[in-house]
Amino acid sequence: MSRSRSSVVTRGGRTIAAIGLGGNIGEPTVTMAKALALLDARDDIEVLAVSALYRTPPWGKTDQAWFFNACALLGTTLSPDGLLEVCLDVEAALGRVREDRWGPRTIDLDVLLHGDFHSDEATLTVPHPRMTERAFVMVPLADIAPDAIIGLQSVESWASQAQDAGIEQLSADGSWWRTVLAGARAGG
Ligand code: A4P
Ligand code: MG
Repeated sequence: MSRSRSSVVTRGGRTIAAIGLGGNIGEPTVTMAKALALLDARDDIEVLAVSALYRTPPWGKTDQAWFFNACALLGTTLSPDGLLEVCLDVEAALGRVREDRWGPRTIDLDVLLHGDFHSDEATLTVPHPRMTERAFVMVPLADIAPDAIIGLQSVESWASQAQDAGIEQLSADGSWWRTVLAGARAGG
């Protein structure tokens, strides 16, 4: 097991972290938008940028509905463990029940990057394991952090190598979640 100690990728005293959002049960885009709103409402987290919204074929366990996926950059004063705990709390608040690994879910929030922090502990592996092979992570992440380095390559480079067959971009930009939230509020 190993952990690096410091996070130097910061803005205004906050560490820049990247999260992945996904879901394929219920109304995933509403749930993802609500997750972003819950994170942004906290004093210790600011949503800095959100990718476009994507519809993606299921990876890993393929006999399930297609997913909706996006990524976001956060400015945070939380530690990596603190951010994971908040993500798990937000998943629970939005009704996630943990069943099959890689199976259907209302919402999945993964901590992809947290400054230059590295950890290979099972409870928190950062950068997130397998992210570089997954088009449903790298394609949205390339919208908002194309120059971030993971391993020896940029996110943009990983994204161009990922098997992205079937991935559909559903929004022109990252403003979709505010539109979805406004629609959900208007609809009660
Ligand atoms: N954990 C360790 N590191 C992290 C991290 N960096 N971020 C631990 C978040 N969690 C991390 O996660 C199990 C435990 O992993 C957590 O309690 C935490 O301590 P989980 O979310 O309950 O389990 P999971 O998501 O079912 O498993 P896993 O391995 O995290 O699955 P993935 O990798 O999240 O994949 N296909 C498409 N198209 N789109 C998707 O979004 N998602 C999955 C899930 C499969 N196929 C998909 C998609
Ligand atoms: Mg997960």
